[in-house]
Amino acid sequence: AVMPAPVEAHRFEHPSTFVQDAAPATKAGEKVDKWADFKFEHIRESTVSRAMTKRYFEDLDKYAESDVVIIGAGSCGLSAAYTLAKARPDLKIAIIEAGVAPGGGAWLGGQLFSAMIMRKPAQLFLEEIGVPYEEEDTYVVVKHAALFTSTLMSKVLTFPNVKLFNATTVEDLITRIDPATGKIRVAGVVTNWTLVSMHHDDQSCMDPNTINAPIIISTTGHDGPFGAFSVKRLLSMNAIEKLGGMRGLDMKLAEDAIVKGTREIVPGMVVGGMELSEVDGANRMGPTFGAMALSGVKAAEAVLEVYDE
Ligand code: AHZ
Repeated sequence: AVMPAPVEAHRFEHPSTFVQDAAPATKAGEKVDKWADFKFEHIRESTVSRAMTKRYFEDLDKYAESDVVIIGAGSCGLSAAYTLAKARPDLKIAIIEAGVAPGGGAWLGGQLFSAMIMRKPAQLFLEEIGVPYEEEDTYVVVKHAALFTSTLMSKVLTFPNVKLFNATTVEDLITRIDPATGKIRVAGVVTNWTLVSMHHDDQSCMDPNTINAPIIISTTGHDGPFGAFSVKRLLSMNAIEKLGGMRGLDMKLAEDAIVKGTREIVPGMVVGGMELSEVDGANRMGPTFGAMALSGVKAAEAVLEVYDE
């Protein structure tokens, strides 16, 4: 696939690149209005509509059978997507994000502060994606959490084998009974536009859409209005026995536990990030993000094991 060429900043300094006709001749010393003849190319409104809808519906068609679905585009889901998409450009990876804006809880470092803290050795992931950091003793600092999230997101979205369906909620899981074990395996996701999902109470029968995939990575975050979706659903259908419930904050315990615990919790579903704390009864870590990045890497590795076999 052809990667788009980066836009060179200096191109914007020369309006002649944009303006069709040369700027009018002027007397010496007179200021030239370089934008006087500026004009965009012609377009018809229907062309814009078709350019968007054609691609979206082609993507819905293409990703109806995905190789991997990632639920949630927070720091963990995006780290998983990056690792997978880079390792296996042949896999079709669909990311389903309920929010209009992907990124989850990683636009700020903590409270409303900008700096993002990652404990070592998570700086290796920052190096991998090219995010600069300030080095401290046992940890590193990215000057703004949004720099991490936007850089990671731009890399993920540039991979030709990734499609982000944002403003789209996973409302349910597709499951199958494994004939060998009699147990449930996850075989895909049931989706709806988030704005539709929010109105099941006052509009009837707005049936969803589906995506089949042999393996899912769920990273929907800790419990809340949207969070911990997949594991709560697995509990309600008796595919797991209980939820441990996220425990109080302990940075030291929490980060190791989340990374180490990242795994396939039922066949066909890997759980990572803070969603996992609800399964395992792990602590929260609060404003340190190394575990989210490395849990994403480990979740991707669990999927790679399946595909590299
Ligand atoms: O919108 C959610 C968010 O962007 C999305 N999501 C949740 N349920 C979904 C569903 N369908 C589609 N049913 C859904 N998308 O999942 C994303 C989760 O991102 P996050 O940043 O909340 O989770 P994370 O595990 O990647 O990172 C958590 C970081 C921490 S730690 C912590 C603490 O210790 O208090 N708090 C946060 C936010």
